[in-house]
Amino acid sequence: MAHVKPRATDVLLVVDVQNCFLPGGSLAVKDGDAVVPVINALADKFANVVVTQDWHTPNHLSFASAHPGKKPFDTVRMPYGEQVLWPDHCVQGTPGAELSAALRIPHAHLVIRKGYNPAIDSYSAFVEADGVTKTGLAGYLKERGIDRVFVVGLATDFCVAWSALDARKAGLDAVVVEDGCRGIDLNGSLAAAWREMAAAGVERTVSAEIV
Ligand code: VGL
Ligand code: ZN
Repeated sequence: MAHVKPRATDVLLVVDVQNCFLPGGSLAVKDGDAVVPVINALADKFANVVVTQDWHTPNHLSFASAHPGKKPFDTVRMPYGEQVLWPDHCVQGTPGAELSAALRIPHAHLVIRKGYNPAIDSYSAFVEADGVTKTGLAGYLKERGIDRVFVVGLATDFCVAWSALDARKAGLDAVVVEDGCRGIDLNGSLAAAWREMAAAGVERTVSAEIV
């Protein structure tokens, strides 16, 4: 994507830049803190910014600790499909669930919390992992006349990718800003996510292209 100037009908979606995903956190994404200055600079260029917060109940079923005999990064079969089991992270109201104190986006309009249903994960900012339960974000964007979503945050291969893919399913254009994201990369998940996003028509750019 060549130089692009954000329009009034674009939104910057800042995904899960929370303490648990940053260095020292319980599910730290390698180099995760590198996204913060990129996102702060980018956010100044967008009139519309929406932030997401992974927001799990204690003993959430996506936690390995909720499945005796399982350890983090094992998988289990849930009614909605295969689920990776994670270390406990982003528990509602805890310091780990707070947004990074280094984020500077005072003009963000909306914080979408997700993953609060105790038995259903939600990587996507739009639809929970059951594929049907909606967060309301698509309706909000539609009511506000927004038709293109620029996605940044953590992690590229989970919440960023699922959000970008669901943006496409909701009929929105989607662009992932590569240097504003970092991935977890479990068994090739990062390359797979980029492949799936390309196949779904998600564009890929870097922050230097956004003016
Ligand atoms: C995420 C794993 C579990 C993410 C959230 O933000 O990408 N990954 N919960
Ligand atoms: Zn989570």
